[in-house]
Amino acid sequence: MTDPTYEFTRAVTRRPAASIVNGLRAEDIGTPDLARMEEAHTHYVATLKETGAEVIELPALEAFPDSVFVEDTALCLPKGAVLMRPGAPSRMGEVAEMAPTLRALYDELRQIEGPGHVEGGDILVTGREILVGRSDRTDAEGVAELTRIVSDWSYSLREVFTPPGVLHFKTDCSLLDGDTILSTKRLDASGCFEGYRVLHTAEGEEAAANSIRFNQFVLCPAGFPRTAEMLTNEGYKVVEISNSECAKLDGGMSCLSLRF
Ligand code: CIR
Repeated sequence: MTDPTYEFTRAVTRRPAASIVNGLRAEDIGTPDLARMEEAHTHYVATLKETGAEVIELPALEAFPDSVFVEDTALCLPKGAVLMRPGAPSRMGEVAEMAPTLRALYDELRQIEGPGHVEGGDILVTGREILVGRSDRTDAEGVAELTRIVSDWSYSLREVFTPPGVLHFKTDCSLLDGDTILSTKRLDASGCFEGYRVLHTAEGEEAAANSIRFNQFVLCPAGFPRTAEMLTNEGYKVVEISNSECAKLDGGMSCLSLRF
């Protein structure tokens, strides 16, 4: 039996563009360096490939500075994929750029038509349900439209809370297996993971919460040693990937790929 929440045969990524220096950010903590971002991206892609998965590497898109963060453009489920409708106006056009790739791979491809918005970073698919956090990028109409689409495929969707000041729901959590979640304490305190096994990021290492389980590996942003050690002690095979440049744009491990 495979577990579709973390056993994947494919991923889609997109090379960072030179325009990444103009990427969106909540706070200016420095300009991202393209060469360093490319180096980390290469390590990320190589790690996904090391698991035996096929990685579809799309070319950089200069017109869309945030387009390296492909996760926000779609939700990929075993029964179908849904193209998102980003809440950030500068990111809307990224969806049409992703559509042909998913159309070639999925028989069932649906789309959030609007007027609402949803970004993939606000969606966590667990073994039981789809959790969606409302945020500045994902609104009630978007969640309602996504609910209608995934219920056609018999998935249940539950709306949850995103802590204030946090970009996306998954900025603060990730899935380790169908039933186990890595979360910041502040997000878990909201009660949204009741009934799940929850592991907390170490105090002061909240940025480690945006990790990904991809087949045998957990890809974690580098620089959070206590969280990495905790995960290793729990039996996970941790691969630390530099996230210094993506972090300047509020990005982490999950945003860099679509996984299915
Ligand atoms: C943005 O603000 O949209 C980008 N700078 C970062 C997107 C990160 N995406 C994600 O966490 N899923």
